[in-house]
Amino acid sequence: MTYTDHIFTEYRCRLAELQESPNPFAKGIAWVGGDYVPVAEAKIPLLDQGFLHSDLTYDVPAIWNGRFFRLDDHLDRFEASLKKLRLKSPIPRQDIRDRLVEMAAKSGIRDAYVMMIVTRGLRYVRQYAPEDCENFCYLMVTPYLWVMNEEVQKTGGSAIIARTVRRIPPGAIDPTVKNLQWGDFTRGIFEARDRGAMYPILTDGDANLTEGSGFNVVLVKDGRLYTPRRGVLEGVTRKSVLAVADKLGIPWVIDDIPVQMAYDCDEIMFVTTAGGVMPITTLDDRPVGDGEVGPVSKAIWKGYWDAHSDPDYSFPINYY
Ligand code: PDG
Repeated sequence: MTYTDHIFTEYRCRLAELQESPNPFAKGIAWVGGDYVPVAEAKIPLLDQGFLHSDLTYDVPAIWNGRFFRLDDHLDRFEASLKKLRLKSPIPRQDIRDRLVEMAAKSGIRDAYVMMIVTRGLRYVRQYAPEDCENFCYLMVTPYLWVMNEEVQKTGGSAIIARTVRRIPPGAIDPTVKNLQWGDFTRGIFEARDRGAMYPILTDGDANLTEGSGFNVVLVKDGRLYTPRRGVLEGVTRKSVLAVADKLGIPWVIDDIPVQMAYDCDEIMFVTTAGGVMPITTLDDRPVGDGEVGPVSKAIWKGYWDAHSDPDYSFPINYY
């Protein structure tokens, strides 16, 4: 029995049931060009600037045990991102919301990774006038995705502080706009692999931490949480984690966090919608704290997953 069992045992039963399902959408459903299709058959047009110039924004909420988790927080961030990029969804917010719920119900997927994407739309690469494009919207609901698999969560993952690449500066690409310009992260992932680790943390180039390839970073030191202020996506999971910390009476700080603190801290968590709270027990080949998943990480992990059934944060989907 480990600290993760009370959540994972039931999840595995639901997953086994889903994998037996004859529903053509059980492996994922997409909404593209006005039609619903199995996600493996969904296609984007080659001339979409989302593909040619990565000119898009997206967001990812999750469904857990048949309940949408913090969907409105994700829609709020999505709308803010659209505005910053001068994009406009061809369907209004309420339609996106209703459609995602409908897609979940149609698919029967009870634990889902959900994606909404708005791209600049069609324009040949040499005639690029972003203001003239009619923007596109793509939606999908797929089985839940783990950035850190369940087995690794029990004992904690390994990470590096990337040396060969830094996080792209906020003055170049605004990281608060959820984007798919993953060049810096991809380089970081390769460096992590080369150094025998699972995940990279990128710095801001001035010896402060930013974030990693698809997650925010939270350190625990002397009973307090620390997470970087600048150069990061303002994660919904991080927000949930800080709310759990409030409940548990654990103080937290959002500020510039020097890289050195990652080496001196007691516990490290990576946090994302695609995997929740992921403990890191090895950093740059050295143990974090005593090298075990720590008590604060375990308490936050439990509080985070328990929040998924809290009506203040989630609502049920009516499956057919
Ligand atoms: N920072 C970055 C760069 C992210 O991409 C994500 C989410 C987060 C932080 C955490 O944000 P939130 O707590 O709101 O989910 N990234 C996941 C994983 C992407 C992947 O492919 O690994 C996502 O976009 O789904």
